Amino acid sequence: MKALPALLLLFAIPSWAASAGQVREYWVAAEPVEWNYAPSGRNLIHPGAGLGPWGERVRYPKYHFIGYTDGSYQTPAPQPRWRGILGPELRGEVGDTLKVHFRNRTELPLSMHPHGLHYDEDNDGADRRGAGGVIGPGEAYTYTWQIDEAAGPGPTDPSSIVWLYHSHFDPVADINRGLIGTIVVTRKGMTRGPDDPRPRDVDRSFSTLFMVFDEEDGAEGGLMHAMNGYIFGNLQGLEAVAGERVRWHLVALGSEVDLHTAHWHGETVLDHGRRTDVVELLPASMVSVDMIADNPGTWLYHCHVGDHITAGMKTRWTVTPAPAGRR
Ligand SMILES: [Cu+2]
Repeated sequence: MKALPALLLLFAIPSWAASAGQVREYWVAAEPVEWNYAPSGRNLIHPGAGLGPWGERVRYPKYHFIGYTDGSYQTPAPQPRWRGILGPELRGEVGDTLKVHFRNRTELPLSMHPHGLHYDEDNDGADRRGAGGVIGPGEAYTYTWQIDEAAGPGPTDPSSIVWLYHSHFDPVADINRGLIGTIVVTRKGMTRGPDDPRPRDVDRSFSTLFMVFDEEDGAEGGLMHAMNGYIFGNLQGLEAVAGERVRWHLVALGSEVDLHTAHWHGETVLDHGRRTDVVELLPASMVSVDMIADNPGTWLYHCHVGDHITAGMKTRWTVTPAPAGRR
C-alpha cells in the first residue's frame, strides 16, 4: 500500500481501534437452580393443545452459569430474559484478553471451556488436565483466554461471530445440566467503543440455543425440546423494531437427536452470502447470520424438524413498527 492511502486508512479507523487490546474481566458462578421449561404453565403457541407429555413435569433441578457485576459475587449482571438457560454473553474484540473469574457454587467438580479462543493447557478448562480442568465444589479459578486473530471473524464472516463455552469436566453431563453460554467476538475496529465491544454495524443481536435436554434418562416426557431452555412459546422477549439490523447467533448442543433447522417466519436472513429462512445446526454448531427486520408483526421462530415441532421447539418473535419520525 502506498503511504498516503495507508495514512488515510489510519484516520478512518476510530482511535480506540488503533490501541492495543483490552483486558475484559467477567465474574461467573456455576450455581444450582430450579429450572422451569414453561414458566407460563401453558402452550403459548397452540393453547388448546396443551403441553403433551412434556407438560407432566416442567421443573427440574439444573445448573446455570450466572454472571456477576464484580468479585463479591453479590449482584447478578443484568441479562435479557430471552437468554434463558444461556450463561452470560462474554464479549470482546480481536486483540483483547478475557479474564473470566469462575466460582463453583455447586457440589460437583466443574470447569469452563471456551470454543475458538486462544488458551494454554491451564486455561483449556477440559480433559481434567491443567490447572483449570477440574474446579472442585466451592473452588474458584481465573481463566485467561486470548482473542487472537484466529478467534475473530473470518473474511466471509459478519463483523461478529459466536463461540460456545461450557463446563467440560464431564462434558456430556455438564452440558445437559445446563452449564452452557456464548462468547461473541467482534472484528477489530468494528466495536461501538472502548467499553462496548458489540459491533457497531448492527442494532440488536439475539443468541438462541437449540437443544434437547434429557431429564429422565430418555423417557419422552423428559426430553425437553428447548430453545434457550424453554418449550412451546415460553421463550419470550425476542423483540426488534422495524428497520433494525438484527444479528442472530445460533448454537446447538446435544446428541444425535440434536439436528435442528432454525426457521424464521416473516423475514429472511443472509447466511454468509446465502439468502435463506432456515439455518441448519448440528451439535456444537455456531453460526451468525444477519437480518433486516423490516416486516412488522409477531412471527413464529422454530425448529423445522417435524418431531421437534411436535415436542415444542418453537416460539414467537416480534418486529414492532418503527416510531413515527424514525426511518
Ligand atoms: Cu430441532
